[in-house]
Amino acid sequence: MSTIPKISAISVPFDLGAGRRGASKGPKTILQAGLLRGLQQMGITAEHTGEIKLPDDQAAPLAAEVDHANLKYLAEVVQVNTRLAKEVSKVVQQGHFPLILGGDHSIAIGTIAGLSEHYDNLGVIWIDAHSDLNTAETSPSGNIHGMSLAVSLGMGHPLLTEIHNKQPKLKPENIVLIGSRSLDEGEKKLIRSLGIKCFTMYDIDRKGMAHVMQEAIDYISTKTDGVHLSYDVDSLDPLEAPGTGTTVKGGLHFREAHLAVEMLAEAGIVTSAEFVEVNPLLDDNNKTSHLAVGLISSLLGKQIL
Ligand code: 6HN
Ligand code: MN
Ligand code: MN
Ligand code: MN
Repeated sequence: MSTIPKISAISVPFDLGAGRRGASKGPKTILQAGLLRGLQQMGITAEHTGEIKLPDDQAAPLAAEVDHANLKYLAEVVQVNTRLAKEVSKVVQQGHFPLILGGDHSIAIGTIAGLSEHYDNLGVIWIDAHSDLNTAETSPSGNIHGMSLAVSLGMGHPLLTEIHNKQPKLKPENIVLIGSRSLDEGEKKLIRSLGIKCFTMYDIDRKGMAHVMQEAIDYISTKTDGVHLSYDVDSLDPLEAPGTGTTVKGGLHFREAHLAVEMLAEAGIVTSAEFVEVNPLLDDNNKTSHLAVGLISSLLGKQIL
């Protein structure tokens, strides 16, 4: 990134959008792995604005295990994302760079909602083993973290799509998926029918990450007025990132993952980012939290030499 504004890191210790618990502990372990210190050593000004979470008396889910028509913990997801959207919007208003630490990927709903208030043509680079393009109708699990990108496109329950007003938040032509390798049938149909740009693991193996990233950057940078990076750590191979809830083998290697964010830093196009699905309960010695710190540092300009 050419000129890095002040970074405002927002923790979202929330995991009810996922099928297993533990991603709520992600923000704390990412911070404990030395995120802010590392950024400061790079000469970046960074602050932690605090945590976005459910009120303490609701930490035990209100609607425990209640399934609202295949939308698990709908009320809680709506509540957290409504708060997150406001906070993200405030950070943008202040001219800072929003860096959201998840939490499961359902929090992209709030992040993108808050951002969309400030961008007419928000671009989103979605690095993930999954596309998170399910709706209640197509989801095999009812877990809302598998629906967040669809919600941002205006598809899904109105309580989700109407968070922070403006609807839809994103246009399909402003999205790039990278690292996809586990897509449900409904998601594949949607990607095809909406013409969403999708670089699967096949494309990455075939063309190489450098080529794929250059195509992605060229594709998105001309038509957007801001680019949000939504980085799900399950995009990496489970050998690199064991601490995450929905691992899929055949993922990004360590250097491929870093090269992607290094090229984004060089292109200077990213205006906000979130790192999600770090689950310390499933991790091996906080390997995945340290990985996230390394990826964030590279995205914000850390160079090898
Ligand atoms: N994530 N496609 C599966 C589902 O349940 O909808 C998995 C979703 C994973 C979501 O990793 O953010
Ligand atoms: Mn995801
Ligand atoms: Mn995923
Ligand atoms: Mn490979």
